[in-house]
Amino acid sequence: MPNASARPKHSRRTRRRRREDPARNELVSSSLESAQQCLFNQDYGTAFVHYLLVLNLAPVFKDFARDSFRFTLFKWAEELDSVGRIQDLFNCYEQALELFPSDEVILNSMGEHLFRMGFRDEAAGHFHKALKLRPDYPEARENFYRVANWLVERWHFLMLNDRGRNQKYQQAIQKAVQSGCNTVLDIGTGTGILGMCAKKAGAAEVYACELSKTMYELACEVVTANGMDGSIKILHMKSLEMEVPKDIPHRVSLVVTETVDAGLFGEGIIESLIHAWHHLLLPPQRDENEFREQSATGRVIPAGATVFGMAVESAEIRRHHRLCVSEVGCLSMAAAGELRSPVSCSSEPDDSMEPYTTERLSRLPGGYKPLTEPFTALNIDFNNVQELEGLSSREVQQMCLPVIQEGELDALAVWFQLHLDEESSLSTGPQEDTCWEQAIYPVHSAKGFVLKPGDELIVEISCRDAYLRLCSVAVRREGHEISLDKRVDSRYSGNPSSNPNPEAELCSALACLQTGQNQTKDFCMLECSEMALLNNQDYHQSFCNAIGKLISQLKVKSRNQEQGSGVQSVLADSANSTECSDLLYVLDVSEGFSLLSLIAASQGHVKAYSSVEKEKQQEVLKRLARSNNISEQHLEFWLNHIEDEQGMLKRPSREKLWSAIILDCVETCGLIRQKVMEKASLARCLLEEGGHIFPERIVVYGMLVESDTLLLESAVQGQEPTLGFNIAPFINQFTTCCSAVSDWFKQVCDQATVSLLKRSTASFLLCCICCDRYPMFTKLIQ
Ligand code: 44T
Repeated sequence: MPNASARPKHSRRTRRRRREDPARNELVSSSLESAQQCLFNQDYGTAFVHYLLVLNLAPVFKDFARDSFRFTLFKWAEELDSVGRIQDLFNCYEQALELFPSDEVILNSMGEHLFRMGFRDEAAGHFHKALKLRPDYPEARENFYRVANWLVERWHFLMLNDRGRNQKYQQAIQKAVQSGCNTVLDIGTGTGILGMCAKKAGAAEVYACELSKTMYELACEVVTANGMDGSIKILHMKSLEMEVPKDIPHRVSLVVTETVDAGLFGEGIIESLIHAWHHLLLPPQRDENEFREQSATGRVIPAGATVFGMAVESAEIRRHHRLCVSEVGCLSMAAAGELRSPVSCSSEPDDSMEPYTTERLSRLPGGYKPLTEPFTALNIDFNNVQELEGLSSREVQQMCLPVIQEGELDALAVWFQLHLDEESSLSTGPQEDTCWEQAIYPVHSAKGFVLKPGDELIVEISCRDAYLRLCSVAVRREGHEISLDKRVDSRYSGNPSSNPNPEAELCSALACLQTGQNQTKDFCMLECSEMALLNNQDYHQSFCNAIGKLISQLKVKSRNQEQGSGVQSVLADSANSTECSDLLYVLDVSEGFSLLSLIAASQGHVKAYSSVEKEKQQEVLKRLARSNNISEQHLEFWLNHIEDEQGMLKRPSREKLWSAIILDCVETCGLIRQKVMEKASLARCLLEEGGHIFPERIVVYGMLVESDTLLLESAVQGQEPTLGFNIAPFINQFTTCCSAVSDWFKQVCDQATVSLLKRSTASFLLCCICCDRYPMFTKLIQ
């Protein structure tokens, strides 16, 4: 509490004098008027400056002007953002927060900007502050959970919950320390667990580094809580930036690390170890028989790894990475050209591409079929710096793999065995019950190629940009070699089975000729979720039926009206008649790639507006329009016409209202896009009589489920300390899913339901989160 008597005695008088200062009052009121006028004229920058002046001179107006000030700030920030004036943008927010330091809406909005700019930690801080100020503020809550998810990735929980892995690492570290490795560096310490193992095993000096700020802070907390803060030095840096003696006083005898991802090299272990051997580690033991009593040697845990691969069929993988259907809704897709997911290592490396994705094969919906036996793709010794350095210049290795079962070649799955030392290893294989997923290298080029027993699959293995790359290049069948990579034409044997749909290929080649595009070199990239949606025939067919029905209803209606008013319809019945008066207008505001506008346009007498933004994707739509006999004039790209989001739902022309608006408000993962939902009421006003919004309504189902897997991903489980260390309470602050859902429950449901959940000792989770306060949900679980 501020001490009232400590205030300067004249403060009252000063305040009164201030208020009575006529010049100041004049300035305040004229500035306020200017602010309002500028706001009305959408001159947000000037309005913002006027508001700043008014509120600094006359804080009494804060309550009165708060909403307009916020609105001005957000609009001005949007403008600054769009022209890249980022520093100015943050300055404005800082000025705003000086005036309104505990305004949760401003804090949350600044957090959103910070997040978009990549300042995740700072963004998290803002969301957290906003949430503290108003715990029931849904936007800040949602933002915070999203960021928390970013800050501490869920695999940290999985790894800490994997007892087998923890114990093996602990034993290997203990053995190494006891055999003389006295100085230890833990690279990528995460929660600090491996460093603490080394200390507990008796290492004299332990250092640890961690590049993520959140994880570094967490490690410091954990190490302190375990009474080791004086004995483990934790550095917030990437190991590659570490130097002796600046960061650690001398080279160490042991590096421990688990900076490996499902594809082994994705966290940069090769680069880190090369650097460590050159700068941070004592020289290695050269020869097993060499006696080195005097000079200590260095080593690494894990000592090395063996990488395995296997070709698989999986419809689930397929539908996320390539087009599997020849018709979508009522459209033929023959002329679509090549559509692929951004997961590919057969093409030239590109920033927007990832060579692999990850899946737990054993849990794939629909399962998977192994098409080859597992094969050894690579062996690597982490204690041999020459081998590490030679990896990227290793020649491309070609392997010939006998096919053991008939099936579509969808992907190469990869896993590895991590040799901690000579005796102990960890496997990330699909058969193991571990926390690990497998790396999936989808096969794009072999569209629907069916492998048969007796075939041999030729795979090329290489190491580029420190990533392991696996590529299925050809199939050997009955003495012929069938190329799977369309660009390697010289190898193409002409075997018809390599081209399952020659007609479609021809169509698409023709369509490409028309657009002057070389389709074999050029492809259009779709996100995995967009690809999966495109492959969903039911979804498109239902839309096709629904829009067809609506259009015939509207046509009947307009015919009746015309007859009623005695006007003769003189319109040509062809789909090519362009600006005819009975043309129906359909707007698709789906995010990302969507064919719905084209499906609408294919009904005839429809002018459809698509929201597809990317140029290549627009080209695909135009190509499909042409090949499906849809006049180009009947497909427009909405976002090419409007500059700001405000105009988003504006009608196509003054006289005309929309016949249908497609609001794509459910994400493919099942979440509801709240912002799109909010547009629904606005959209409704812009519909012609009898017009429709698609989808018409959404029914949300919920179910309580028990799932150990979800629990293992969301928090460190159990009361027992992890390897004897106190870690769970610290990392569990970042538990997202469970607490988010149960908090949400507390808001939505009545007390009875909440207490039921609390009492249940079994794991509980909700598999479907929907928009706030959905009444049906409450009913369902009661
Ligand atoms: N996830 C595997 C990958 N780091 C594990 O910041 C397995 C994925 C996975 N710090 C499901 C299951 C699993 N210098 O905190 C991270 C990272 C840090 C470094 C300093 C460096 N050179 C690096 C490199 C990485 O190390 C920590 C661990 S990386 C482990 C990755 C459970 N999905």
